[in-house]
Order: sequence, then structure tokens, then C-alpha cells
Amino acid sequence: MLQFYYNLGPNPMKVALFLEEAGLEYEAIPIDTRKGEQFTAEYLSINPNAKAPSLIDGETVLFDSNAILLYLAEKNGQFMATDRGQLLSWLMFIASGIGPYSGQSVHFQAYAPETLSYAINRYRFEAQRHYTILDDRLAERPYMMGDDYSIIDMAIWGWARLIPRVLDANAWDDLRNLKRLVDEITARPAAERVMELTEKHDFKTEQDADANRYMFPSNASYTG
Ligand SMILES: N[C@@H](CCC(=O)N[C@@H](CS)C(=O)NCC(=O)O)C(=O)O
Repeated sequence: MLQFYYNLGPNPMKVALFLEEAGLEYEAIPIDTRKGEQFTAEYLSINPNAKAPSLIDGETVLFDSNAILLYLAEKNGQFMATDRGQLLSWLMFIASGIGPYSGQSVHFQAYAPETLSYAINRYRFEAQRHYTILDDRLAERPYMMGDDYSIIDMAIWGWARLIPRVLDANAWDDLRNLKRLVDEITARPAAERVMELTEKHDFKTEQDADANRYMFPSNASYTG
């Protein structure tokens, strides 16, 4: 059986979406990053980047959400696209653009120890720009790869569900096509089952000093 290491962040959630869509059997193993569980020697041997998600499939060990999506789609022959060039391009665009810029945008708005307007403006602007590229493409086709739902749509869903937090409360007004896709995916039975994962384990919710130390170790050397 697949072993799926996860927390409730956007990157694990998009992998959970694939697992549920494909009806694969898996063991969901919580990695509570606010408690520092990502730094055990055992977990680091699976994911040297000390983040979630990771996946073990027999002898195959995977980390990084988009790599896992591609691996699972290829292995199971599901949710792929015929245009491999476009599939890879959008997957890398999401991995290098949507994910990091969204993450930094939330970080500087919600977690930074001081308000840094320049950083907030830069990351929010770039995140908005990346989402607008997706929105423009979705104005012309139902799904990112055309007529069929694929791993690219799943990869987008991870972060795009959180757009009001990444950008601002009214952000959907300018991203109508993307909202249509996110709402459609969220209403799918597989996505509803993903949400059940949020009840399955008691993850720590307090962002206290220990959680900050585990999740933002760079702050330890920050003198302001
Ligand atoms: N590039 C990685 C990023 C993984 C990542 O940042 N995961 C977040 C959850 S969405 C995490 O584990 N955060 C905990 C931490 O930063 O300590 C991927 O796509 O899997």
C-alpha cells in the first residue's frame, strides 16, 4: 500500500486529491510540522527538504508534490495529457511560480515578525500575476490542458483554494475563470474526501514559539 506523509498544507492536499480521484489505497501518515516531526532522521531520509508531502510506493521514495503527481499519473495512466511538452511546462510553472510566490505572500502577510510592505507588495503582485496567467488560459478552455481534467488542475487547486488569503478578500472578482475551476474541483466527491483528512489526525494549530522555531528557522538569526 502507498504511504502518504502529509500535513494540511496546500501541497499535500493536491496529492491527496489525486489519490482520492484515482481511488488508490493509501496509508495517511501525519507529519506535524508545527511540532518539528519533519526533522526526525527517519523522515529526513524520505524527504531531505523536511517538508510535506512525501510518498513511498514499495521501493520508490518520492518528495515534492508535483513530482509525486507526475509519478502517480504516469504510473496509473490517469489524469495525464497528450501534449507532454505543455504538461511539463505548466507543472514546472506551478512548482516554481504559483507555489513559492503564494507561500511567500502568505508568509509576509501572516507570519513575518514585522510588517514589511515591500515584501508583501512584491509577493502579492507576483502571485496575482501568476494566477492571472492561469485565469487567461482558463477563459478559453474548461481545464488547463483542454477538455480533460488533469494533474495540472489538481496541482493548481492546492494553492488556488486559498487565493483570498494569498491575495485579498476580493481577489476572486478578477479571477473568474480560475474560480470556476476551483469551485468545480472542490465540489467533486474526491475533494470532499480530501477534506475528511483534516479530521483524521489532530494537527497542532497554535503558531507558538516552538512552531515558529520549527517552521521558520531563519528567524533564529534575524536581528531585525
Ligand atoms: N516544493 C515542496 C514544498 C512543500 C512545502 O512547502 N510543504 C509545506 C506544506 S504546504 C510544509 O511542509 N511546510 C512546513 C514547513 O515549512 O515547515 C512541494 O511542492 O512539495
